[in-house]
Amino acid sequence: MIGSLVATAFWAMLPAYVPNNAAVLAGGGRPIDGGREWRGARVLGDGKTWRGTAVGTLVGVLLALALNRLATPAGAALGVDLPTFALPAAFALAFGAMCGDIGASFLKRRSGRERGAAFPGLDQLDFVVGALAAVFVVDTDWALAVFTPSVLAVVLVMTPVLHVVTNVGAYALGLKNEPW
Ligand code: CTP
Ligand code: K
Ligand code: MG
Repeated sequence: MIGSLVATAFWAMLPAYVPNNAAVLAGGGRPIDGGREWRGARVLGDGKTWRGTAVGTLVGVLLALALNRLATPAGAALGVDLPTFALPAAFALAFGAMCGDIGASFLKRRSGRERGAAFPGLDQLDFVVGALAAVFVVDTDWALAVFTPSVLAVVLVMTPVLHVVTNVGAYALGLKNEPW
């Protein structure tokens, strides 16, 4: 029971988990805010770039399309009915995750935090809130069917754990400047 909830939650959120990590690898180039400031601080900061956002979104969508081909065999192996992703849902999960992260940077700059500063809680859940909000708007029926209250509960508990583990790992590998 809990195993199938975790499998479903992880599978359904993968197109939202991967974009942020892809952006870390792809980031650089022009910042989205173009260097502009608002009320004495950068609007978003140099950590939110056009390239990172575009590549992150693309990687999330491509991953969802790859998962669609694996859903049947992987589901059979696990004994779980794993969901597939229509293109709008895939895009909403990936781009919504990137937008949640961008929104968090906006809030960090407003609260005087420099680029790279930690904001515990927000850092671990910003992209989840963005991805879920977007997919519930874009593909409501699919989202209601996949993200039942118990799957949502697993997502909210599991995501911060995965976030901490992947970011500490990326920091240890020298891919990320901070371990959060
Ligand atoms: N990145 C990017 N574009 C995004 C998100 C991330 O280019 N939309 C890249 C940037 O190189 C960024 C790195 O991924 O520095 C790590 O992402 P994150 O930790 O979200 O950014 P920070 O640099 O920590 O900046 P902030 O304080 O605004 O979160
Ligand atoms: K972040
Ligand atoms: Mg950071």
